[in-house]
Amino acid sequence: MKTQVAIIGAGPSGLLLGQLLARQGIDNIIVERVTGEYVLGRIRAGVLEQGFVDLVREAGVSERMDREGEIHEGFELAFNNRRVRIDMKQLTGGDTVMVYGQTEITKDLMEARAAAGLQTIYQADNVTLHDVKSKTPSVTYEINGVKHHLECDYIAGCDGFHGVSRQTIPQDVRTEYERIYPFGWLGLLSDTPPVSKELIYCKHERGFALASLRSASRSRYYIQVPLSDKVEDWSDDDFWAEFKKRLPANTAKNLVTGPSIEKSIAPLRSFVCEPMQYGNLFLVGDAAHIVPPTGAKGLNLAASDVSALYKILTRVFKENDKSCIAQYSEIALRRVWHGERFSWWMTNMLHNFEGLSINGADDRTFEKFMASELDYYTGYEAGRRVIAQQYVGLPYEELE
Ligand code: RFL
Ligand code: PHB
Repeated sequence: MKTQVAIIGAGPSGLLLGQLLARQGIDNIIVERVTGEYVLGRIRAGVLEQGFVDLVREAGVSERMDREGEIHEGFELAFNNRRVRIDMKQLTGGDTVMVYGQTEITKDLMEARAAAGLQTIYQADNVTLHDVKSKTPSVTYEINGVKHHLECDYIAGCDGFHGVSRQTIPQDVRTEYERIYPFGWLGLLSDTPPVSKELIYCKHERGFALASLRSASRSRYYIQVPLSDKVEDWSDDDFWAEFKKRLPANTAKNLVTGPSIEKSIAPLRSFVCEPMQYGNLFLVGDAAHIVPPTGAKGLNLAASDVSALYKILTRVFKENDKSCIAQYSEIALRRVWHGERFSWWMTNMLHNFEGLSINGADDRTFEKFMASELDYYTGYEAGRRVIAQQYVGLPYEELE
């Protein structure tokens, strides 16, 4: 088999890239390790930046998102029983975000891909990348024990943090930057009306909590938990009781509880692999970088990578200009580091680090620094503007 671009992974990065390339007449095949149902079972992001929304529109897959997605003009930060609203729209001169689940985007992209007759190979075992530095890279994989060979011009590694693409880049060529946080997020999804129309990020002495949502009838809530906790340790009732304690009192009284549809624990990590390109292999999204979810940046950084690579590959195939390939890593990484810094900063400011030493400061001193940081950034309009500008997302860079 032969294609122009082999895409590894049918998560949002791979599917969005595939759709955009196909709209430009660039042939691509996606190779995915698990089933489509399994991909759709992962409950993850919910907040989309304008740049992401625009890219989904450009891919021609925005019909349901534009109908069902909710535009959010602000969100809240709660601490010491105070609530401060970050009025994104006013502070940025008109920018907003959209609340529409990653699962829904993924589903829309999968359906559009099937309708366009584009090929996705699911349940591919032992996916291996070959000769990525040569002009004739290829991918091999097994289906039911039978080996297949896919020849291509370029490979997009969209296979997430645990994928094979990053590992294909020799260790002496890549530099990895990592910080692992000493806690995780326990998330619960339920068909209950959200406790607030807008997201509330809560700093509390018992630990961080986030009230998010998917729609007017579906809530997504999170609490900070010790890394040693297992999801089996938390009954729904335990979750609701703890979550309620961490909400501001006037919000907690409106909380509607119900059975969970999904419950899982995610570890928190900052991670970047440099460079993001090696020969004719490009890393995209979680394959190259991870952020803690506190800034809602993971999927959005994946989208800016997709945008940069899409523009580059379009120029390569349509204008036969290969010189722009070398720009990918630099363009993508500049925006990635902004998102990494913002997510790290929000995580530090809003979580409870009691009993944990961090950045060389003992936990009490660190807590004081962060409390002051939060007080300053919420107490002054200049501070709120800094938060708003990065939450809605920095602009995408154009190619030279
Ligand atoms: P994905 O989604 O991990 O998809 C990678 C795909 O590659 C497949 N794969 C392989 N395929 C072939 N061969 C192999 N060897 C393979 N190994 C893996 C996998 O099966 C999978 O289908 O990466 P992608 O596409 O780059 O997308 C990234 C996003 O999923 C991620 O950044 C976000 O979910 C992060 N995130 C959030 N991002 C936001 O922008 N806003 C949010 O509000 C937000 N909330 C979150 C989040 C992530 C969370 N968790 C659980 C980590 C909330 C949570 C709780
Ligand atoms: C979510 O709704 O899943 C969500 C929202 C905002 C975040 C993280 C997760 O910062």
